[in-house]
This record gives sequence, C-alpha cells and structure tokens, in this order.
Amino acid sequence: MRISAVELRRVRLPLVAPFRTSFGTQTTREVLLVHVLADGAEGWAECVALEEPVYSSEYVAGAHAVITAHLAPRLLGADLTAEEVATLLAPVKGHRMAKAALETAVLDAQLRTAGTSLAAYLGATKTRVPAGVSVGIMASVPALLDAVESYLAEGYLRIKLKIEPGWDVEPVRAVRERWPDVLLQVDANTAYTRADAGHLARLDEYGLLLIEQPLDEDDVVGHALLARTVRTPICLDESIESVGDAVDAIERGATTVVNVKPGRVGGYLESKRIAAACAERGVAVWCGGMLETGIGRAANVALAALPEFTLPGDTSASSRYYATDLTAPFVLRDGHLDVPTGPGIGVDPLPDVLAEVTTGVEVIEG
Ligand code: OSB
Ligand code: MG
Repeated sequence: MRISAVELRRVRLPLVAPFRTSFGTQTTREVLLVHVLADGAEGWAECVALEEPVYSSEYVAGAHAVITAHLAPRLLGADLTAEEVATLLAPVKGHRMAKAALETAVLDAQLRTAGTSLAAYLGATKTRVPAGVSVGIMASVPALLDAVESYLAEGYLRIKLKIEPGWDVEPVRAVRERWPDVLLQVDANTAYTRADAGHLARLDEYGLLLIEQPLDEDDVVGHALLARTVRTPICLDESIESVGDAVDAIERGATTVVNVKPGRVGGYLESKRIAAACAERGVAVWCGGMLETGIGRAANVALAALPEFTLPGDTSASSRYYATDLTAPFVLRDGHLDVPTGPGIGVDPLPDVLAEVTTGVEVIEG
C-alpha cells in the first residue's frame, strides 16, 4: 500500500461525569485521531495520549507534533504493509502512543481493503467480551456506592476502583461489604511508595483480583518487593511498554497479571506478542482503556476477544464516557460488548458528530 496522506484531526468531547484519578481529574477528552489515505483505501485510529503528560510522558499536542515532523514523513510515499510500520518508525525513540496510532490506521486501511476484521486478523476467538468499569475517586464513600450501584445495575461484570493515599481501605471495605461477591480490583496509577507496603497489605482481606500499578513506573524491583508483603496479585500498567518489559517484570516477580493497553506498548501487533508471552508464563492479561471514543474502543474490543484475555477489561460501553460517541455506540448487553465484525476496526466515525467535535485538522502529504 502506498500512503498518500496522513490527516491528523483533533476532537474534544465532554465526559458524562468527571473522572478523578491520582494524576488529576478529566472532565473532557481531547483526542487525536489519525486518518490515513492509501491507494484509494482509508484507515482510522485513535491516539490514546491524554491532553497532559500525567499518565505517561506522551500528550496530545506532543503526539501531534512528533507525527507531523518525524513519524508521518517516514511512511508517506512508501509502499508498505502495516506489519512493516513499526520497523520504519523504530529509529524514532519512544512515542509509542503516536506510533501505535499510525500503525493501527495503516492496519485498518489494509484490512478494509482485504475485507478482514481486525478481530479475525488478530486471532480473536470470542464474539463478545465481558465488560468491566473503572470508577474514579469520589468526593465521599456514599457517592462511590451510588456510582458502583448504578454500574452494577447496568450489568458491568467487574468493578475497578481508582485509589490513592487517603482513598483506599475505606472505599474498598465499603464496596466489598455491600457486594460480597463482585469481581473487584483497584488501580493506584503509581500513587504509593515502597514504604506503603504494610498499608497496602491491609487490602488483602477484601478479596481483590489485583492491585494495579501501586508504585512508580520505573520501580519494577519495588513491585517485586511489594509482592512479598502483599498477597493481592500485583498487575502492572504504566511499567509495561513492550514485550521485553513484560517478560522482564514477570521474571523478576514484579507482576502476575498484565494490563495490556495497545497505545502504551506501540500497537496491536506488540499487544498480541505481549499476550502470547504472558500466556506462555501463566500470567493473565486483560485489555485496559484510556477513555477511548468508539474508534479506539472498536480495536480494543477486538483485542480483548483473543483467547489470552481471560479477565474482564476496562472496555466499557460508550455511555460510560460520552453522551454522544464518535461512532455508533457500543452498548452493554448482559454485561458484554459485541466484537465488531466489519472489515478493519469495523466502525466509522459518524460524519455529523465528527464535524461537531473537531477543533482542528492538519493534512500531511508526501
Ligand atoms: O490507569 O487504567 C488507567 C484512564 C485514563 C488513563 C489511565 C487509566 C484510565 C482508566 C480508565 O482507568 C479506563 C477506561 O475506562 O478507559
Ligand atoms: Mg491503570
């Protein structure tokens, strides 16, 4: 396929409710969409970078800039396949979220041309995937219980609570007392230190599936030490940026579950390699989320349908995030989302919605 143009489109969507984590509160989602044109085909992808570099070093304006100046020029005009994109972009260090978006857009164009769904291409074995929901830090425990109650009423099959020092044992205890059997896990987004091991062990009595990324992303050894004190399984998110990172963390005893986010690791091809490496080592994986619109969600749901993905993911319905999604909404049926079956990612942006939320478009041509 010859890539003739890369269109970068910035959109801004209000979230249905503020989402508070230890790294800040999101009230709107600014998103960078990548649209590639190639030999009469087109492909779409969503860059998962947040507006500010507070989850990882990448951020929307930075991803936009690196694609314009350094990544798109390496693809434009070249005759390539999606499987070659990572190698062509490898001379540029880091910027995995930006690279993932380009690779996914090229892959979408390639699969649309071939008439193959992303799910089939990746080797999906499920036609629908169980949905979990990530619940932000709330102003009070009663407010949290109300939020969890409504998500459970909608049918979500697993609850993840965001935690930070001062908002951990008390909310976990309250949710567990009210729903003794619900699948429950927590995510700290690096908010704790090695000195908090004794405190985090207090979560052990609540039967959590896992504790996600308690320590700094660079502190793999710290997670291995923590795993000696805390019985709750440790799951890494921010620390894992490649299959090499995953194998290293597993071999060091730092993680027994992995949150796979395709943007964080440079794309769906690397995600598949991580899933395989984890499965070989008896480590469960699940598909994380970055508050994606329907464009990114479609591809994540395809990945979550792979056999290695044995735990419910942060793949919630469109309505958990947006009153109006960019695509036809993903809806929860019996706690599951259907895996798209159409060619490529299997969804298209709705032109009217897209026009309404677009804040800027840049076209880069070869
Ligand atoms: O750490 O998993 C995370 C959202 C933005 C950035 C990081 C994370 C999250 C979530 C929400 O937990 C996942 C989702 O529902 O998309
Ligand atoms: Mg996380």
